[in-house]
Amino acid sequence: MPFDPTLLAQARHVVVFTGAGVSAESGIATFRDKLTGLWEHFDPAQLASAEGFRADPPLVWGWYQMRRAGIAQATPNPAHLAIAALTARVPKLTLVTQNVDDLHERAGSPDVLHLHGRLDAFRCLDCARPADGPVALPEDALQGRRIEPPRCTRCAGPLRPGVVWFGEMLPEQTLERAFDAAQQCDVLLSVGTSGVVQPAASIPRLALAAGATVVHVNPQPASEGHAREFALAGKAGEVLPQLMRQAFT
Ligand code: BV8
Ligand code: ZN
Repeated sequence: MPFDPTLLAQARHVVVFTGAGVSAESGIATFRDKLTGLWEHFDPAQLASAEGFRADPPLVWGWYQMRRAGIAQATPNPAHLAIAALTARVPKLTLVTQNVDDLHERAGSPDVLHLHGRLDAFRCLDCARPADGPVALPEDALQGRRIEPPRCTRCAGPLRPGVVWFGEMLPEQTLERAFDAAQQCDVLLSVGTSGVVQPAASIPRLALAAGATVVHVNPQPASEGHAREFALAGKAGEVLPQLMRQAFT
């Protein structure tokens, strides 16, 4: 049975849970996409870890600077814009993202819960002191090369991106708010995620167990076939605007 869009229009509280797929149509590579260049022989889980960074700071810092340059050049796509528009159409919307880019914010979404931190925040690897000011982005960062990370002005440790690496705890408050929202919402839209990385990936299941309707938006949607679980197969930048039209016009 297909998902009934009026369920979205009648929802009191909607959670939108996004992964790398929501930024794919903005040209941002997802974690499923093969790494290229200097990083082609690496698994993201190795690079996105404290061990990976300590093993070769310029390699990992260069990877994040390249991603940062890509994000700076990208613009929000119709999926980000549809999610921002949905905020004004329902009484309460909680946006939870696994992404470290700022495309939801740039699309106009307020109060984005970043479970895995943000790429545009930097702190010292050793003493955790936040960077004193803006961190330079070298002109040629997008080409992809090793770049020496800047040093902490207090202890001379290397700066690191403010993202949650594999093996690191998620920000407690943010995770708590996301779990609460999942357990209180009527509808949860799971957009562009492969549902692999824990504990974030447990959020749709939490919502289902608490009685919500869950809709997966993904070209290859994975659904456990629960009675209140639906799949809208396709690209988020096409499916979400269509869902908005069906639900609100
Ligand atoms: C922790 C920030 C505990 C960094 C990221 C064994 C079993 C179970 C768990 C584990 C295990 N071993 C280790 C763990 C824990 C580990 C984990 O889950 N590992 C996985 C690999 C098994 N988790 C952790 O380490 C977490 N911390 O558990 O700490 C702890 C306990 C005690 C004490 C200390 C610690 C931390 C995890 C956070 C890692 N950081 N990101 C960075 O960005 O560089 S995760 C990163 O990968 C992303 O943030 C994201 O979450 C994940 C990728 O997932 P997706 O977003 O889903 O993206 P993906 O590419 O996978 O999929 C894209 C999807 O989009 C696809 O489905 C595709 O079909 C779809 N798509 C494509 N195009 C479109 C589209 N959809 C719509 N429209 C389109 N156009
Ligand atoms: Zn320091």
